[in-house]
Amino acid sequence: MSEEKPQIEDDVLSEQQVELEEPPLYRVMLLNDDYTTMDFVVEVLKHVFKKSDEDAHRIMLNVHRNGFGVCGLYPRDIAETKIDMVDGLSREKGFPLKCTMERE
Ligand code: TYC
Repeated sequence: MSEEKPQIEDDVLSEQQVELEEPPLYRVMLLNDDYTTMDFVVEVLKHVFKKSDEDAHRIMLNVHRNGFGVCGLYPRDIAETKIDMVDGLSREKGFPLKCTMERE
């Protein structure tokens, strides 16, 4: 008998904690290469990552100059979907553009 009550309280507490926890975020990054056109990278940033024209150009140039650049922070499933979209579009156009993610 006395063992049951703490068990129930534990369950209720852990449910509350789950509700309050933010999902971990993942940093999605584009990598530079010598073959993908700048215009294509800008289009990817606008279409997949919903960046403005100005932000897309800024991020693309940042990647071009520094080797990589951050496209955004997303929950894991959204980050994976965006990477799949970039892979699909790049493959379609024959570009070697690569996109990676790392936990924040
Ligand atoms: N370096 C490429 C070029 O000079 C442009 C480029 C930018 C490629 C960003 C990939 O993620 C990238 N055409």
